[in-house]
Amino acid sequence: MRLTLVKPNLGRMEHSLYVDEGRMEPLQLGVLAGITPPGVEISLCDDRCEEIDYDAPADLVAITVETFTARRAYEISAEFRRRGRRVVLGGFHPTLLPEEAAQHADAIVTGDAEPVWEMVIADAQAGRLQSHYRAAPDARRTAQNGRLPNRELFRGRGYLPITLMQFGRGCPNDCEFCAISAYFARRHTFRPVADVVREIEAQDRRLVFFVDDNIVADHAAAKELFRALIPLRLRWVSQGCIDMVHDRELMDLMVASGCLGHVIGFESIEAETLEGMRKGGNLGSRFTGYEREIAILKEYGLQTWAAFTLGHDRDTPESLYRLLDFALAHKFTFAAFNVLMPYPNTPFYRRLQAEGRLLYDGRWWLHPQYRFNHAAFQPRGMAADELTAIAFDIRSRWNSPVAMVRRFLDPRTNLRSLHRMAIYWLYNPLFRRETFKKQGLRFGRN
Ligand code: B12
Repeated sequence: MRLTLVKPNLGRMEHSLYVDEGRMEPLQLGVLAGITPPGVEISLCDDRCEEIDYDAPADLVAITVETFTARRAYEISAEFRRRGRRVVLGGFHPTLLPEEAAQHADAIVTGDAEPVWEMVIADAQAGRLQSHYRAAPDARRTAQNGRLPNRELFRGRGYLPITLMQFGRGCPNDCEFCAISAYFARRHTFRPVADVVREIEAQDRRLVFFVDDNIVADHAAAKELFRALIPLRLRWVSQGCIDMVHDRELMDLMVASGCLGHVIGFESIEAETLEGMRKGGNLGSRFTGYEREIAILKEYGLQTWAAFTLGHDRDTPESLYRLLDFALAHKFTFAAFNVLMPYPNTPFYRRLQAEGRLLYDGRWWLHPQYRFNHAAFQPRGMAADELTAIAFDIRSRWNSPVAMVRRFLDPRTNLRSLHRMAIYWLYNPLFRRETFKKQGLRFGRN
């Protein structure tokens, strides 16, 4: 049997090549390949960097779909199906919106692949593919079923030189807008530490991105992982909730194990806004505008990627620019200023729908007029176009050459060592290019 795995691109850039230069390895497809039974011939097709050969022989085509790539994924699926190939869709978007995805495939998988993938393959081999495979959420199952991802598929494709790996999945927080909470129903699970160590040892790189949604969701489990990482002499980055800083033992182990920094969802600097989005973990016992937390992050020399969401009900143009000032003042190594997105099947989406505030017929991800980074709902404190324009202006200012040099000058983080300086100057120009290149990009290719 021949299986083709596909990673779709977001869409078409108006004035540049149809390639994503800063692309990372598609871990979910490596995991799928890793749990595929032996005897299946597997090929990878990454739409972000190569043309898809729709005529290549394939008995099953498996496409990973996020909300941002749904339109393109459906185009790809249609082309394959026109040639008689059978297509299975899985990932975040089909799980959040199974009825829609099912219209564009022979089969869909909702939830994680591990519990059902062998059945999908067996059914495809026997010519009796079912229309919907449901991976029942089960807190006891372990991601990857004890298997390693197939990283051979990634070789020679120009991915960034960083290994993506997962320890835990999901997050116990309940943020109103988050697709993770909707997908995992607030469950957090993690793999046996020995499996993670085995996976690290089975690959060559010493720089790892743990793609966990919140690597410190379970402090005891995280400490066990960090202890095991110390002898491996890695350098690693991940994502985590800011409340981590209050556990000193956790922080000590984290840094001793080679942590360089995290993506941290600051979201907002207004306590009422954080309460409104149910981001309790950020408020702590007494909210001081993150001053204490940031001081601790810097004390440990961590290079933080601060993530903010723009367009909450209490946000005004002035409050958004205060966010920019806050980020510049703290000289974060990286920052993302994302317009809040109503992801399907999240509480935020349902609330906007009930309030009649969704734009683009409520399906921005498929709408031909929708453009990447544009507001897809009517905010309370400004017009939708104004939010789009302010978010872009803030990103432009954050990424201006002068701001980049000023942000660099932090002795506790970016100037801490030559390696830290290299990280700063390697990735900031890349993110700057991405900011301008992807703004206004249209989804899909046709
Ligand atoms: C790493 C990561 C990135 C990396 C890129 C990774 C890459 N390879 O290119 C970076 C940082 C660049 C990134 C960027 C973005 N990302 Co991102 N990213 C992730 C993250 C943290 C991990 C992805 C991963 O590797 N997971 C590990 C794999 C093993 O898990 P998985 O993808 O869930 O796959 C499992 C199941 O879903 C299922 N499955 C998945 N695909 C398929 C396919 C088939 C056929 C089957 C059967 C099963 C199946 O089985 C898999 C094994 O269990 C996820 C969150 C998450 N928990 O996954 C967000 C996530 C996917 N990203 C998200 C978003 C929004 C973005 C951005 C749009 C952000 C932005 N505004 O710029 C960009 C756009 C990227 C782009 N396409 O250009 C959202 C998507 C939400 C949604 N509803 O679709 C997520 C879920 C995060 C979130 N908090 O909401 N991202």
